[in-house]
Amino acid sequence: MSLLQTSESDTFTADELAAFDRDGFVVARGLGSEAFVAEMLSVTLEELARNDGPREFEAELQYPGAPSSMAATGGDTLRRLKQAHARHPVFTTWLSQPALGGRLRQLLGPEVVCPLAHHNCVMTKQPRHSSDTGWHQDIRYWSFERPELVSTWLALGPETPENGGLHVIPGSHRETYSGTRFDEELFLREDGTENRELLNRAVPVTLAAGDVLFFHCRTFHAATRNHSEQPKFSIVFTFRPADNPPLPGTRSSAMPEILLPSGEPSASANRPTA
Ligand SMILES: O=C(O)CCC(=O)C(=O)O
Repeated sequence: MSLLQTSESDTFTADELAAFDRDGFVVARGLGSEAFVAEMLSVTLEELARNDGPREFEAELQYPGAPSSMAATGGDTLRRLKQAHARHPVFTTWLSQPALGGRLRQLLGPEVVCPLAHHNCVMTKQPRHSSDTGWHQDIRYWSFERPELVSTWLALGPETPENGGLHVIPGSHRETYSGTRFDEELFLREDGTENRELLNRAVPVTLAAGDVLFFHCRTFHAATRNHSEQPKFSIVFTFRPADNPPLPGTRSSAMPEILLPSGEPSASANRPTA
């Protein structure tokens, strides 16, 4: 079965583009078909069971709510399956979806590159021992010529405030922030009054399986721990325009990158069949 989807429209509407420009995020509903999401979930569960490859555990990050150590109860609670792209071809298929590439080209220009150094993961929030991620911009630890990247967050199941779904701050990608607004890990400070107005603007992002959140690398986002009894899984990649390369010698340039299919019919497909 080919999982590559074709859709009547592989692009955002003018209203959706305006929303992304204004808010720094937009949700495309149902981009992943039911069959495709089921395949990705099945691969994800196999990868979890395989218990191998690069992974990140809640106890390693020590965000609020995380187990205190790998030896503590729930210490083996997973947060991310890293290097998703290298784990299974289904992730290449996802990156090849016209519905994804078409939209990314609208946001980033004709040549879209996927750096494998960042995101490139299955993000999970497990019940009971997951943690709260504070307000942050993804670009804070990334090094590119310009802060111009867009990430895609594909939900493999429902995402709500109850199960640790994301919250975002509309318009936050357009503003500049003084250093006093951040703690030492570059999360927004939530004490004091300096960030109050900003934080009051936060909205939840509610997703169904197959929905994709597109968000700018400067858009503030946060999530709580998973208060439900079901694990939550999302597939997350980031993308840049071809003319916004990673800075040499940084973590951002330490992994290969993928040039997304152009979206143009190939030369052979155009050739007359005689
Ligand atoms: O699911 C979460 O806790 C948010 C994760 C996140 O925003 C990130 O890793 O950049």
